[in-house]
Amino acid sequence: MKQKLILGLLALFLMVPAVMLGQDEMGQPDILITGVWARATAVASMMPESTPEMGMGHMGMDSVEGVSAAYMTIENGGDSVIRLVAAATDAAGLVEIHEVQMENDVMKMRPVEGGIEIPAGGSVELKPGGYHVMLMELKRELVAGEAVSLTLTFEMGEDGETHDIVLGAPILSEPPAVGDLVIVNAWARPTAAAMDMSAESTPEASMSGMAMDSVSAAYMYILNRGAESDRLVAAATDAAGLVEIHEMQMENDVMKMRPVEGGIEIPAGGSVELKPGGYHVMLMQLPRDLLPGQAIMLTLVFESGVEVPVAVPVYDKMNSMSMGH
Ligand SMILES: [Cu+2]
Repeated sequence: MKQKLILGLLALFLMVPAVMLGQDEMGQPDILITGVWARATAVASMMPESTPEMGMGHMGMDSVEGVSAAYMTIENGGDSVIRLVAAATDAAGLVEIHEVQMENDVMKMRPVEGGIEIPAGGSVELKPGGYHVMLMELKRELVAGEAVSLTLTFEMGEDGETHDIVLGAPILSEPPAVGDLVIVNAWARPTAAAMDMSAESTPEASMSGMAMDSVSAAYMYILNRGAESDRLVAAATDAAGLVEIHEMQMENDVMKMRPVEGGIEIPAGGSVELKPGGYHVMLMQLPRDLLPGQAIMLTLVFESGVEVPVAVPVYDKMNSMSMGH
């Protein structure tokens, strides 16, 4: 009984953004960023010659401490050129878009003038020895197995309008394997305590404050680039004591959420969006608040047995979207 009441109130809390987001019902995002990772500093410092970036700090050759790099593939499915012009993360004091080039037989890296251009319908790979997002003045060790939140700023089209994309980067010592099941645009809602709900707190919010403090939800697109359909049947993370795959449904004019029976089918060649008001990965019994700027590692488990780790940035997507337009 109490459980039902709490789930009902949580459904209210999770529903609001569905209206505010006003996002497309169908269609994949135009910009797909896959294979994201940031290099672990602990491992990097043990293998200084493993990548050009690590061997050539701007601060000189004697130290690679406080430096890392992030890599990814950026696909531009839109019909106009985009440019990656800037990046930021809470984990680094200085972030630059770099390229590595040979100059008089010496590999050097430098900021990319005008940003990295990704043509309409094209893709660009950021990888060791080439383009990369340089993370300098690190504020903490980048520990393998954890994740960082990255904000990429793109210039779009002719007028150079900018658009931010927030993504999670898993911290690894080598590139991640990218399989048929690809996760993009993941995000997790900051916990209630981290959001400003004090001023205009609804009765529902204050009533259920205790419960909402320890719940969140993760959303994303899941693309299936394989020839076989699969099903998302479970998920796990160290950031929550209990994780369930949920859906929202109207029941006697009341929005309710409940575990999805049999999981969510991801059709071959298709995609499914988990979003506020619909499917979501419910994160319950959180041992810590989820704060904007953080990122968590989430493992998605599919019926086929495939497990896909995904780095999920924590941010208030509804708010950042309304500010951006
Ligand atoms: Cu839920």
